[in-house]
Amino acid sequence: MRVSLLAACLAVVPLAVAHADPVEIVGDPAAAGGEITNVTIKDKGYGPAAVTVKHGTIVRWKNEDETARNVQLRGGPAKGWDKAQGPLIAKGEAYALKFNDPGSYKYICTPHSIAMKGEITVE
Ligand SMILES: [Cu+2]
Repeated sequence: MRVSLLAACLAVVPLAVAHADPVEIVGDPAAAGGEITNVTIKDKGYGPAAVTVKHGTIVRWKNEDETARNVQLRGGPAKGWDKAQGPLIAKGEAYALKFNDPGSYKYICTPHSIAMKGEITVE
C-alpha cells in the first residue's frame, strides 16, 4: 500500500516540474547562465523596443533614466502570471526575466504606459 502511494506521487511530480511559469524573475543573470539580451531604458523608452529571442533567454533591462521605470508584461503567455508587474527600477539598477514559453510578450512601464511600450518575441 505504502509503496504504491509513493509510486503514484513520483509519477505526478515530473508533470508538475514540466509546467514551469512562462516567465521567471532572475535575480542574478550572470550567475544564472545562458543567453542574455540587454535592453536599455533611456529617454523614456526601451532600446530596442522590440527584440526577438530564443526561449530560455534572459532579458535584462537596465535603467539609465533619472526616473524610476518598470516592466509590466501585458497578456500573451504571461497572462495571469502573478508577477507580471515588475518593481520600479531606479537609475543604474536592472531587472531581468527569463522567457520560457514562446509567444509575443507585450509590456509597458506602469507609470508611463502611453509613452513606454515594448515587446519581446520568444521563439
Ligand atoms: Cu516609465
